[in-house]
Amino acid sequence: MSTPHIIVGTVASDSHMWNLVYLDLALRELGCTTQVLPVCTQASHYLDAARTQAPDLVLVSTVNGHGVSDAVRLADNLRTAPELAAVAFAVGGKLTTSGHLPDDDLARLDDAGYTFIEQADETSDTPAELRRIVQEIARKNDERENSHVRSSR
Ligand code: B12
Repeated sequence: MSTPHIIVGTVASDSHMWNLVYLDLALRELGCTTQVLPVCTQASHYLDAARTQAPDLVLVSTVNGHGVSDAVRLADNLRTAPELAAVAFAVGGKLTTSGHLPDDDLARLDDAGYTFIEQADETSDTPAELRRIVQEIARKNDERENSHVRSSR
């Protein structure tokens, strides 16, 4: 199975750092390669990284409670970039201040282009959620590679 390369960052308003450290370690334990962007991540940080690294996944983590609006704005800025047009996006963390993610916020994130949306709460199993995301990305990569092999025969 191929090992995904993942760009990990947060949103412009968020200065929390340990969530990014945690995700970096957990994803590397799952066999991924990672690039962690600075806190208060700007869209330009993601674009600069994507231009040089061809990621399989952009993972946005935010815990300050303003994640929904910030992540939607971020995706709006990134989705038009050719380097990221075919790349999957994930968002997770403490996305709201209420502790849960209302359906309309879930729909906004889905519409913005996030394939994986994980609201953290006391019942969350972050390692299991990350494993599921990584397996899904690796499966898609393998499918794409196999179809290239078939079509080049
Ligand atoms: C340390 C801390 C700070 C430090 C940050 C220092 C630093 N450089 O990192 C300081 C003091 C600067 C800070 C500031 C603020 N903070 Co603060 N902070 C915390 C605190 C105590 C711990 C965060 C932490 O490090 N956790 C350890 C990491 C490993 O865990 P985590 O962040 O929860 O991430 C886990 C999950 O969320 C999940 N996860 C995260 N992302 C993703 C993504 C995916 C895809 C998946 C699957 C999972 C996942 O994985 C991790 C492991 O399970 C939390 C309270 C708490 N106990 O969580 C508040 C907390 C996050 N802060 C909060 C707030 C409100 C603020 C401030 C707005 C306060 C203020 N009024 O100024 C500012 C915001 C600053 C900003 N611009 O972002 C709130 C957020 C409210 C919310 N979301 O409902 C919290 C929850 C406190 C609270 N209960 O109110 N904070």
